[in-house]
Amino acid sequence: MDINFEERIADMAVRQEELLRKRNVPVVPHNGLYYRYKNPILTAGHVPYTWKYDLNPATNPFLMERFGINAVLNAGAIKWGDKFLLIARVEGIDRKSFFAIAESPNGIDNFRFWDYPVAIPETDEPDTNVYDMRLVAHEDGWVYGLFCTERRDPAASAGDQSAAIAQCGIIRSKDLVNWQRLADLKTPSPQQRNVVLHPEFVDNKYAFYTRPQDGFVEAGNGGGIGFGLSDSIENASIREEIVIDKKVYHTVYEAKNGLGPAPIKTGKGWLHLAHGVRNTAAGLRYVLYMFLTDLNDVTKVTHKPAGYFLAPEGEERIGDVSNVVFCNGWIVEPGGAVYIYYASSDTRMHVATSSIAQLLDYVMNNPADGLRSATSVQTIQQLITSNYKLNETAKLV
Ligand code: M1P
Repeated sequence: MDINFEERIADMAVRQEELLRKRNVPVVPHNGLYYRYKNPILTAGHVPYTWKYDLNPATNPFLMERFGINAVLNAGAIKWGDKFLLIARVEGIDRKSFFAIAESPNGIDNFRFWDYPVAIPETDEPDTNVYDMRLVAHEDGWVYGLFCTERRDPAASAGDQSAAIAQCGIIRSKDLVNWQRLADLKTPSPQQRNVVLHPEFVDNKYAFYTRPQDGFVEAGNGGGIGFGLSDSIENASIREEIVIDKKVYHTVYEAKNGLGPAPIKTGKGWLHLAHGVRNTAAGLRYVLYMFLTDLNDVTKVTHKPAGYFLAPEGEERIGDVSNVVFCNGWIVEPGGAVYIYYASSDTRMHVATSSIAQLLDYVMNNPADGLRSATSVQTIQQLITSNYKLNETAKLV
């Protein structure tokens, strides 16, 4: 037995506690729209050491890590009582992801995983990999978790061990401890990721945002943020999928896009946060963007500022899949504060804070994409001219 066995356990406990208790602080100056925070809020280091180590000297004399964790990313979010809860995608070194809930008293630091990861029930067709859960408190009284379930493509040849089919799995709960698995969502599309349940009924039906896609990675002729209705949630099935926010040439969402968390209802419309993807010589670049839809017609985009809302910055740019930010969880407080939970480079989780007032000002008043260089110059010219006028008026006073 290693003579330092007990000391090493004590040391692990102390280091982990230090990490978990680390105070987070906003980064200044900010852009008037949101605050970023200095520290990531969840990392592989936040996963309890009891999940990784067998602490029994008889069965693990070297105190060797028995189960490695690679990353913590793409978390769904919900306010539960007075706690901020994230249902994170935890990825083991075996490349399999699973879900685990972490809670914080303030939403910006002190996130702590519950004792056990979430063991979700399966359907008759076992999932190979599950990830990216969106949590939604639906008006029917259940909390739903919609996630991607991935299985090997049964049509793939023996030599092709990477072809996969992605579909939307659905679980629901009333206490976030006991989960019921429902049938996977059926849609006309061969592949689905980034499916989100709208929190209210639409025409007395369950409403889903989808992301129709031809291939596992490429959107192909599919793509765009889709929308469809289903009579049932127990056997959810969308017959008609319409695209409400499509891919557009020479934008930050020209290769593909997908909705993030469920939209937030505001007095001016439904606020949406989504990710947009474009290709570069260095590979795909994922950024976040926003838009607003009509309160009475949730398929109608009423406002959409140009470009990205948040893009990877500094250390966020580097990780397992670099140059990526991805968001599938946010929490709005009764006073209007908004906590945006995003992952960077498929490796770690961060928080940004804003407010409904700021986000609405942004989506409604920031200029839309003119889709050409010349229109960008016109927008800047207008800003400069009105700033000069303001300066002259100020001089006169
Ligand atoms: O690697 C970036 C993201 O890629 C996928 O997103 P999308 O389906 O939009 O391409 C997902 O695998 C996501 O988990 C991942 O963060």
